[in-house]
Amino acid sequence: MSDEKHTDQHGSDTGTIVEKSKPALKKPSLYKVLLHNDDYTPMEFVVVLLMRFFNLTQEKSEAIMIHIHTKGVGVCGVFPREIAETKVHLVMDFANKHQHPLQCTMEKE
Ligand code: TYC
Repeated sequence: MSDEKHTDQHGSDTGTIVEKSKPALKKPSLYKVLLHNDDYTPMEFVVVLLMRFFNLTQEKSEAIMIHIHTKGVGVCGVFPREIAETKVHLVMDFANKHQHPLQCTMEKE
């Protein structure tokens, strides 16, 4: 915030401008990366994928996989937009390469 004193040539106050300063850096918006259930992708494949691309332990990966299997969808992690986009692409490429119908999406938190 900057308060400036404004005066004319006689020194009379001509008004004060109050400005609100804008932060130089804004916190990035965060996105959830979601994995969706299907009837064909093997459970073990989903667990390996969660460990590989989301740096999760085997135990955490199994818990998330079972959650997705029973509820239909689950969160693998929360990231800034560009990182979330990269994760979605890597997961989709990995699933396609192995000819599994697994779907990975992202949504703003
Ligand atoms: N439903 C799958 C099966 O029974 C397992 C699965 C879990 C698939 C999570 C996708 O995102 C998924 N083999």
